[in-house]
Amino acid sequence: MKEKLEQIRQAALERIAASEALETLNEIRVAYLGKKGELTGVLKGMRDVSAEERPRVGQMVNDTRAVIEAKLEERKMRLAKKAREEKLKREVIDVTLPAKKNHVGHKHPNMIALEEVERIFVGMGYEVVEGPEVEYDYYNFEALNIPKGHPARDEQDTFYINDSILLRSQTSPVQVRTMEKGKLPIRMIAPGRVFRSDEVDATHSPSFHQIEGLVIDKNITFADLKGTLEEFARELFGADTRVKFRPHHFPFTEPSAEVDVSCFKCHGKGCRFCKGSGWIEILGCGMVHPNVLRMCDIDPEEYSGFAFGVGLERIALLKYEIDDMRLLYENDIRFLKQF
Ligand code: 2U9
Repeated sequence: MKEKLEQIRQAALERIAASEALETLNEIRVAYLGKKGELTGVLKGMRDVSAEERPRVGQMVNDTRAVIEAKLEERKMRLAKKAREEKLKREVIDVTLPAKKNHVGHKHPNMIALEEVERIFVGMGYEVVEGPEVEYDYYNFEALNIPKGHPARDEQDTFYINDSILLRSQTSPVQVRTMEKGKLPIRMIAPGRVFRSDEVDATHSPSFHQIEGLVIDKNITFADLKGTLEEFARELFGADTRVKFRPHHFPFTEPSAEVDVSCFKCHGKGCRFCKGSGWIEILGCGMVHPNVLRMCDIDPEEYSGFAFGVGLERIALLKYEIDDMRLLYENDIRFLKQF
């Protein structure tokens, strides 16, 4: 019996020492110590051992079991340690490797230009007001002295939703809504997206942005309009900028004008940028038409005002010397981060 136990012990310890995986250790445990295992088999054979020898043999079986269990545990710890070390070796991080570049976003040139324009007018005491992009025909046309059948309605090729609702073709409805509230005087700019059924090309898009301005007070004259826009042009394009007012026509202003600024590239000599003329057209403006004031319940005998409108994309293209408007709508970060 003693020899048999010695054999079992020897064989078990050899298999434990040779094992390379936790599963193998489990198999060994089952093979020797399990219900049908070899050592259990020896215990079952105790029936044939004499009564006086039984305690001694029993002790030997228990000792063998204890040795095998201890060795199993020891091997298990060693294998776990080895596995952990290999895992750490596999996962080692080379902190000297160059880091991956984190691409961050960038402000859109439209936004940079808008913030600049807002800064200039807020500095002159203007409020920034926003309004809905889906508008009533009334606010977009009627209240601006553009009745049904007026040629300006065809010119603008508006996106209609139904007979009386449309996508605004200008931000002027925001000023009409502000005037309707009846709180005077008014000094405001209305920036926002507008829509016109235009084909896409280097200078047109069916959706672009405008900034319109409106001042209503007693004794506002064309001189106020000229001084304000001259100051605006100088802040935006440089202190030596000159402005030129050319007579024009808009239904909502009378008199009306278009404003050119001296070319900030060649300072008026004429270059590729200003197409040789020395001047660049930047905005439209005029004194608010008495019909528009009356429709908003403002007495044109008591109050007068001026208004202007400028395309935000046009300012961004000019200021950052971008030659194709389509670049502003692609949102390619390689393009955007240049400004
Ligand atoms: C009210 C009364 C008058 C807004 C004005 C312009 C002249 C103008 C264009 C510039 C380029 C639009 O983006 S653009 O195509 N705008 O020339 N806009 S006066 O006049 C108003 C607005 C509101 C109540």
